[in-house]
Amino acid sequence: MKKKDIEIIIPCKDELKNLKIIIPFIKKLYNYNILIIDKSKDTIEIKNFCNIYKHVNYHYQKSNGKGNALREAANLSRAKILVFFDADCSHDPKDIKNLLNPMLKHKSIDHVGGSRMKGGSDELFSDVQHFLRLFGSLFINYIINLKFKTNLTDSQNGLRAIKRKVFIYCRTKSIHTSIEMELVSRTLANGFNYIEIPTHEWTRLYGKSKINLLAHSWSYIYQLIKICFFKIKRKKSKIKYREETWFKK
Ligand SMILES: Nc1nc2c(ncn2[C@@H]2O[C@H](COP(=O)(O)OP(=O)(O)OP(=O)(O)O)[C@@H](O)[C@H]2O)c(=O)[nH]1
Ligand SMILES: [Mg+2]
Repeated sequence: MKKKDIEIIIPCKDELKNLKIIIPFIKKLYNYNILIIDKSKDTIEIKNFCNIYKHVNYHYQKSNGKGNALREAANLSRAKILVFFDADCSHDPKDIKNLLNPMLKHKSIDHVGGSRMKGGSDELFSDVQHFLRLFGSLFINYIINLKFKTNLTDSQNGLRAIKRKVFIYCRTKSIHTSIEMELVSRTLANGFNYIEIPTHEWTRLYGKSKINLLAHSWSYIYQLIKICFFKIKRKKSKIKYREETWFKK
């Protein structure tokens, strides 16, 4: 696969200080294209910062919400694989290669999600809001696992890699951050192959979370009810992936 076949999509809402750390770091490790899909107040500063770098493209989001941002970015991109990477310094750029490796080795894998339950999280326990969200998140995982007969541990993480065609086929509708659980569920419902790998989540470095428990929890509940009624299609291809264990790497 050529370098241009992979694109790192970074949704960004008021994250200039964080981007100043993330972009140089990612550029040092990879030469994939990066697409910043931005909905910030300080757009000019962010655009000027992106322009310093080769292959870092800036796009101002026309719509609202993270879900819409990811869909706009996927429609703009011409890459075969999209890596979604939050702009708040909570993901480790080194995990990008861990997400991509299974997809590059096994053509049948369509979507790889990072799991904070397997890789650990400093953020999930950082305050009361996050602690409450952890319980909500565990409940959502439980329902998704019942529905699709899976053993998933995380359906909310923003860090994931997915074939662009699969992302578009899934026709997600979430406006905001319920996009992740919807994308995981639609991947499974449409018979695509989904796996999880451990990834660590750090606490955001600068700025504030864009999730407000009171304002956004209804959208998670609504999405979960919709997921319960998803029709499950037959698997499109058999998965041949075996997770690494302590005795077999
Ligand atoms: N383009 C765009 N990006 C957004 C929007 N809302 C959030 N984001 C970005 O999406 C990423 C995830 O948002 P966060 O606020 O960190 O949400 P989260 O990671 O689910 O929640 P925390 O655990 O509290 O950090 C960040 O990079 C945000 O800047 C939006 O409306 N448009
Ligand atoms: Mg975050």
